[in-house]
Amino acid sequence: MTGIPESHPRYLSLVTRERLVEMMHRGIVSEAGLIAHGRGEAFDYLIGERTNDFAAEAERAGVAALLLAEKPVVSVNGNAAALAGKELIDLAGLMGARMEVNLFHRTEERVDNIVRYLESLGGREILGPEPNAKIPGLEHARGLCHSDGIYSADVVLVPLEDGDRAKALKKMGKTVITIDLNPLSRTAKTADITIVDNITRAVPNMAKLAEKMCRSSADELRDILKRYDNGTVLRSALACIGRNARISGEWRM
Ligand code: PTJ
Repeated sequence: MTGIPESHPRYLSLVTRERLVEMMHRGIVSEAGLIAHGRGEAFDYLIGERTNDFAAEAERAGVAALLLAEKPVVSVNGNAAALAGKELIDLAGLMGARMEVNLFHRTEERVDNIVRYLESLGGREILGPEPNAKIPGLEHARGLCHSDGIYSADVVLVPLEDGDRAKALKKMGKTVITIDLNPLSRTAKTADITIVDNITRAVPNMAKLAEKMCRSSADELRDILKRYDNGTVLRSALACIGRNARISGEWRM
């Protein structure tokens, strides 16, 4: 850390950046992960750096889908591990979900580093190394996965995902939940449930919700999903960005 004072108005954002840079040097985040983070930051500004109602609604629906799942799986990449590793472990534990390290820029060394990092935070039986299945339609290492994990899951939480893979998972008949600050991304538009929120806020929110909602009946959870409409959520996110951009446009020097 480069000694950012806590009084700095952008303290949290600057510390998060430093964390990602450090995690890149530790072989957890990919170099491209830093670029992805910058894009996320820009969208986070535009949604006001807070959990808006449309995100809270999607988080609730995401928890309902995961609790109803027969075989829920949480997919973890470099950025997700660095930004919300412990919180994802807690969430997976509450859901009885398996975790799988599944990378876009896959190297076996980085998969091992992430698994070891998650284990150091308390994660257990994390899948990732020695994949034995392939997501149909995806070329090269991007499609590698585990028969006990993503391949056979019915519901997958895939934060900060690539659009192609989200599409391929949908084609396999899975319910796809994503966390993506960009409501215009292909992943955001492909997923069944799109949480337009920062992963650092979304995952702790979902864990809190899960603690309460695990006492709900299956019918109550199904009802949440019946009333959920991802198109409306994405339109609300875009409207929020539009409003915030207009307010900024009216600002005078
Ligand atoms: O570790 P790997 O190899 O699996 O690579 C991970 C990245 C994220 C680099 C890879 O999946 C990638 O290139 O993703 P994209 O296509 O850049 O998409 C990432 C999406 O996540 C973008 O739409 C960003 O706006 C969004 N995003 C970035 N940071 C955050 C975020 N969404 C939520 N919270 C964030 N902190």
